Amino acid sequence: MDRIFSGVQPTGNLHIGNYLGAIKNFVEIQKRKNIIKSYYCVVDLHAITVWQNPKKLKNDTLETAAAFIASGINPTKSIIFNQSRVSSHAELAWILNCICRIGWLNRMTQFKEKAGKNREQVSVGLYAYPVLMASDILSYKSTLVPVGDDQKQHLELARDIANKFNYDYGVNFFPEIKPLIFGGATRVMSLRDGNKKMSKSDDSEYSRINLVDEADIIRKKIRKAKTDSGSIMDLKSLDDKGEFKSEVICNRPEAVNLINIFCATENKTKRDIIEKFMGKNFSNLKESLADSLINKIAPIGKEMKKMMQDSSYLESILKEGAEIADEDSKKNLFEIKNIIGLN
Ligand code: AQP
Repeated sequence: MDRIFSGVQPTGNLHIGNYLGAIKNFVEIQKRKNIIKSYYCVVDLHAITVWQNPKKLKNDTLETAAAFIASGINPTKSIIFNQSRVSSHAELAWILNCICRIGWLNRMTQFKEKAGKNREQVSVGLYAYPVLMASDILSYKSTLVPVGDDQKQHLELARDIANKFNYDYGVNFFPEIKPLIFGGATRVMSLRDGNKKMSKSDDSEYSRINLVDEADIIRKKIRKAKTDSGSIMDLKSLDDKGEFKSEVICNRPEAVNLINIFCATENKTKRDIIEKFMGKNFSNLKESLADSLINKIAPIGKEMKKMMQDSSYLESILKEGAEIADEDSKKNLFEIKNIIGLN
């Protein structure tokens, strides 16, 4: 039996990377039978590791909850809440800060990418972010964590922290954490640069398809998406498992990205898409991909906008979710404090 936890930052511009890499999978998992509880968290404490406009943060928190529900997460089956309302996350993070080693954090590639040359100027929160993420997961003794591929390293760290806690205190308290990274697009790349992850904070609107984009914008962005001068590749570009060969990913990243997005949106294999489009030029694929996204993504955005018109419903979901999460996490925190000798 598993407990599921995952989070999304309310930093605006939710895009198809967040959806295809994570949120769509949250919805899929709902169908599984061996789940005790699922927690889907709007991780606002993570968001403030870089400065956020307070009014916008509040709005983006509601919008992220709206994205969960509009995508198909059922709030009567899963617990939807925002992190800052449940104080155990921050409290356990402190305890885990005392378990985690500085050397482990120094290896985190996301920190290196986000801090860049500004390493001395970014917040301590940005550096300690993966420890808070470990706390989010371990607050509920979660076993399965559905995320996009970019979070793999943070999950390995969470597992190391849990193991060290168990070892240091001679207990078997925290269960093993397993990442759930699946679907046709576990790392959606920018539409402007196939070597860069699609990201909320990219300055170029044309780098991503936002969940709230209208049909005409989706089509325009897909039409403008960067491609290469070749035609659509043939089946020789796939390996025995039906995945793109590494040299194809390396040489034709934008083409690979568009096909991956198509596969994930339509729940099709790479073989299916390639068989249909091989040898054709990109405009054929782009028109069909735009149709597919308009069909599958635009209704989610429409529903999100509708929900945002009356925020009282979203507020009530977050409040009720936080009450359950607070109770569940406090029970675990009490036991953790007993183990450490803090009670
Ligand atoms: N491009 C992506 N492809 C697949 N999955 C992705 N995720 C994010 N980007 C992609 C997954 O979405 C979930 C929520 O991500 P997040 O909002 O918590 O943080 P992030 O990874 O930092 O997202 P962004 O869009 O890249 O934001 P910025 O620009 O602020 O850094 C996670 O499961 C993540 O893996």
